[in-house]
Amino acid sequence: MATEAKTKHDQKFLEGVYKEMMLYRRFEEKVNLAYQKGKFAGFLHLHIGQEALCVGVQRSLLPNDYVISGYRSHTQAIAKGIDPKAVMAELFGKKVGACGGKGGSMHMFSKELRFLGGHGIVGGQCPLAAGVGFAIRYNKTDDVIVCYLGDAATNQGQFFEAMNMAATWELPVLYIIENNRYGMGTDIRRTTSVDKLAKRALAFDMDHSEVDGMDFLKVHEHVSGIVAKMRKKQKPHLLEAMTYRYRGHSVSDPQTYRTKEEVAEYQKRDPIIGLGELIKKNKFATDEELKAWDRQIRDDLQAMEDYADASPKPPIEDAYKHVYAD
Ligand SMILES: Cc1ncc(C[n+]2csc(CCOP(=O)(O)OP(=O)(O)O)c2C)c(N)n1
Ligand SMILES: [Mg+2]
Repeated sequence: MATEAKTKHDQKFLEGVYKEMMLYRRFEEKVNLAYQKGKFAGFLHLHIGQEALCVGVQRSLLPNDYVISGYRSHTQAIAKGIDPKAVMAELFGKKVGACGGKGGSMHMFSKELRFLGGHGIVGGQCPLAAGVGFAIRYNKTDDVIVCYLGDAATNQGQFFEAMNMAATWELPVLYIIENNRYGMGTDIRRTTSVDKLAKRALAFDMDHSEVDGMDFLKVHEHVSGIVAKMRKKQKPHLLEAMTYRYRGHSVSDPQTYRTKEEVAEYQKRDPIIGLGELIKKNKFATDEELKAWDRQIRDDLQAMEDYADASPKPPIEDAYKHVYAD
């Protein structure tokens, strides 16, 4: 993150953002370790490195707005208001989990909090977001829906169909491409004819832009502007956020498609370290205080893991419940 010397933001705001991003980083590290210890199985896609985007976007929204995403979405679910304890317990397959322990890593969901998943089909969330956009328009509210998708998801047919509908019907959908440069292990430049993915909006005469997804302040300012416009006049927007994932695609990825040097280069622009520097430069906190916040977060996460560990699995009678919506 590019650090400015002076900031217009106050101490409380930046402290909150820093702690939130640090919570997401430590959360993902914690569940990664738990997975390696065999505490739960299945897929696990970590969001480490992409925290600034999640926090910057969420802080540009109102509680009534909707968020829908792919499978790399533990932290986006927490940002939308799902208790991190419930997300942890869901990963552990426990009844107190966000989806009763039946969804696991890829399927966090909360109807009440308007976090609509957690989807494993690459790009599958795009037409669902258009559907929610249609409902918003039909019900004449000024809510918006944010639909996160990966760079590789922009090569999926559903993405184009959804973009066409959203543009034609002027639906308030903000499609955000988290361009972390790779699909599972394929560099996006090998599979894509355009240099900028946001340009794909041109085919639909749709508003589009790009933002540095490694910088919380830039994301927050840019997305707040887009959302304010969408509330005034309903229409979709395609935003390409340049970001990077530090870990493999999922936990079983040998990462032969990139070098350690490349990862290290991105880590030099780490959004959390960058914000910490800004906080220190503005004398909002000292190095010791930042470390103390981190220690508190680690303690809180340990308590969450203990809670998830100690909680029961769903009983066998629950097996046929929620197969179809109630
Ligand atoms: C329709 C479909 N095709 C293929 C897959 C297998 N798959 C899972 S993740 C993935 C890569 C997606 O990469 P990207 O959209 O860039 O998201 P990222 O993992 O980088 O967040 C693929 C091909 C799938 N889940 N669904
Ligand atoms: Mg990607």
